[in-house]
Amino acid sequence: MWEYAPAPESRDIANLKPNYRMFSDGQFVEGTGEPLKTVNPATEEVLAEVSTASTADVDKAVKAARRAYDRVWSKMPGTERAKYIYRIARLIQERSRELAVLESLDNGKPIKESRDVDVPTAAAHFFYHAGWADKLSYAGYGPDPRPLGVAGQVIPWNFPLLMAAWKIAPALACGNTVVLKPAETTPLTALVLAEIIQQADLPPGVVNIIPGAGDVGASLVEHPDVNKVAFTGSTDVGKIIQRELAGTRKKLTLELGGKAANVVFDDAPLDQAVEGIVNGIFFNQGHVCCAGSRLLVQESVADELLEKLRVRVSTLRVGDPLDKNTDVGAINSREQLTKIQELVESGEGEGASRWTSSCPLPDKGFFFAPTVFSNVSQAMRIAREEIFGPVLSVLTFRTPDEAVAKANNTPYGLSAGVWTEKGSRILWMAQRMRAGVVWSNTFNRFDPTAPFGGYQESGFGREGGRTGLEAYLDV
Ligand code: TXE
Repeated sequence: MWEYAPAPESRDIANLKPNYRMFSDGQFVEGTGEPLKTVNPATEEVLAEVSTASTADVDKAVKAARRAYDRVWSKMPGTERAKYIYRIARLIQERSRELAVLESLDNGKPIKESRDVDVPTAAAHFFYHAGWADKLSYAGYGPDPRPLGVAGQVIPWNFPLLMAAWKIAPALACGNTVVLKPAETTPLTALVLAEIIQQADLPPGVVNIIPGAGDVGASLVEHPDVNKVAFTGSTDVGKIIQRELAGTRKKLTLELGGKAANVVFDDAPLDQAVEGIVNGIFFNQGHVCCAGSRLLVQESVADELLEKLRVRVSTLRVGDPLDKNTDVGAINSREQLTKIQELVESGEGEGASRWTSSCPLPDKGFFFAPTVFSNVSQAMRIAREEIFGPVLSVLTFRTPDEAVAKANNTPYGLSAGVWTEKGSRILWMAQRMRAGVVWSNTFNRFDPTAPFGGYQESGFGREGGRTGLEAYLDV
């Protein structure tokens, strides 16, 4: 039975407070911006009030980061920096239950995902990068690669803690200091990460976390004393930032949207492929930049695969993010739900065949049932635009060349998948598909040792792995 309010024990585990302050210069302080209310998307209840940064607060945080950079962090030996970063990783592990529950409350994602993916992968990013802090001379960027200075980082709402880890861990390992702005709908776990950073005794100003809306992000990236900007979010905002920064000497990396093709050949193990397709598009409600949102299936197995897929998708449970059995949680905001509904209507209007799972949906909260469109043509909006929701568009192909042409018929280029028993075909496809990541016989696998990032409208620069260090070093 669905409950409108989360069980009280869950709130206790999440250690939820009524008010959250911003973290600047080693202290939790009241921001002088208009406070924001963060909402539980599964219940539409206000979870907490969060203070936000004004332009003056952004300036204070950047100055604190600059002082910490000049006086302490850039001068500290890598072996010492590593100790702090390891401490952050271990504290994330210690507080993992609290972080997982809070992430599901604030974002709407199923607890099994925040518990098994978001939180452990965030810890893994700190562990991995702690290992680099004293080995940068061996990273292949010359004997003495230097940090850039103050990093201004802006992150989205789909993986709030994990994106903070992706941004902060490499910056610190390379000797930079950080001012990070979380997304307005999901600021809470980043502020718990700030508590962890305080608990880990990082010198004041090394990491600053300042909530706020897009205007705060804009003042941060435009601040003249910021040396490096890292942004993950929409392609539109990525372009605005790129224009703003033109003519400055700030180093920029952008991780933007995607419209990944998940290509299934007729020799693929179909049951395994179905699991990969489901994970590719319904993981995190499809709020994933690398989601496998276009299924390209070889015509000879299309009917069989679609039937298997519908049967499997019918078993997905949509509902309370805190229920361990939930497969698909809540859509993060009403705005995002409206965007999904609008694109789904466009698919119907343009003549694609819609199939939506008949699973029961809670009557409160932002929910959308898993949906699969067949008879999709490449010109339709649902085949071209990022929906960022639990909606799959299915197209077919006959030959490998046609598969490549259709996979690459997108302005994006973040990720792709290929399902086949033939190793030679995997390599042939991977060499031809224009995507930063190509998974084979799996999908949505993330590992801190592997660089992640896109081409074209999906942005530039890589995060993770040795290559990811380059974004935070003068090499
Ligand atoms: O993104 P925004 P939104 C895509 C996805 C989604 C759409 C809109 O398709 O439906 O974008 O999402 C901050 N200067 N992705 O509106 O606005 C903002 O406060 C600096 C894909 O949430 O780009 C937030 O912290 N910062 C994506 C962050 O940018 C600005 C993840 C992202 O918000 C700013 C999210 C400005 N001018 C959405 N304006 C991915 N790559 O995974 C806003 N922000």
